Amino acid sequence: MGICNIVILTGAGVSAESGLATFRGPDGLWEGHRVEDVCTPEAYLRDPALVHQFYDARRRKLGTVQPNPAHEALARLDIEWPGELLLVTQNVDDLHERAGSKRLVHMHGELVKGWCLACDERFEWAGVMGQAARCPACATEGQVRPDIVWFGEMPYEMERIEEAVRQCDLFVSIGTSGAVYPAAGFVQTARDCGATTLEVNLEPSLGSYLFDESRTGPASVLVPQWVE
Ligand code: BV8
Repeated sequence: MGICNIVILTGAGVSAESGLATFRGPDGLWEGHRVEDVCTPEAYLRDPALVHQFYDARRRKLGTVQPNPAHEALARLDIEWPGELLLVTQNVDDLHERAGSKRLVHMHGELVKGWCLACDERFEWAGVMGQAARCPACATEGQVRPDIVWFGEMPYEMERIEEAVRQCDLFVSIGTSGAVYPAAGFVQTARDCGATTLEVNLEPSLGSYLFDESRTGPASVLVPQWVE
């Protein structure tokens, strides 16, 4: 049986060459911030202005960058691949969509989405949010948070993702350090279910030993080569 079902997991490394900072590199996004000060529900309750500042800066940056050849190759694969294909991204940027990927899940949420804690509505939010932001649905002020999955919060669409990982014949991990769970555990599940596993990363990740094959180099070069 040929390889017909593919799951692809991407992390910050796939967007690095578009100009978006990764998390754990020397110029990492966390630079100047401790993760627990900007990326947890407690941080938001303790200092919502700081958390909004962190995400507003990233949302502004997003408006100035473009998808790179890695995003574009993955979008071509999505359009052309006749079998099952699911692109699971840990990234909260919209570069996969802008490149044309359709069969896509943002397991850690999206920078361009807001979530109102007063009425539970989720909505598109492109510009600066800020702490006093007013919900477009219920008009409540100061109860809008980024629609982002923080540490200690349940990632989105986990059942759909785990089903796809169990069913896939090929699991490909691109541009992630393998530092964050549950995403870092998907490769083990794929292996347990008999999939072939490939890692594409600038350097071997924490979980490299779990992959049948590991290719090191920039995603904008290696991903188009793999897709072709
Ligand atoms: C949950 C929000 C439970 C969005 C993020 C102890 C052990 C195990 C687990 C835990 C533990 N203690 C706590 C946990 C759980 C915790 C966790 O995993 N902690 C870690 C730190 C140990 N996980 C959670 O809390 C998750 N939730 O477990 O919920 C639960 C259960 C039931 C009910 C309720 C709850 C939630 C995790 C999500 C957290 N949110 N971000 C944002 O702000 O952006 S995580 C953050 O890290 C980003 O989302 C990012 O995507 C993610 C992973 O980072 P990477 O994408 O891998 O980026 P990184 O910089 O690390 O690496 C980049 C890689 O690219 C590098 O390897 C580099 O070499 C490479 N690269 C660079 N340039 C290139 C390149 N590759 C190719 N080409 C290039 N040019």
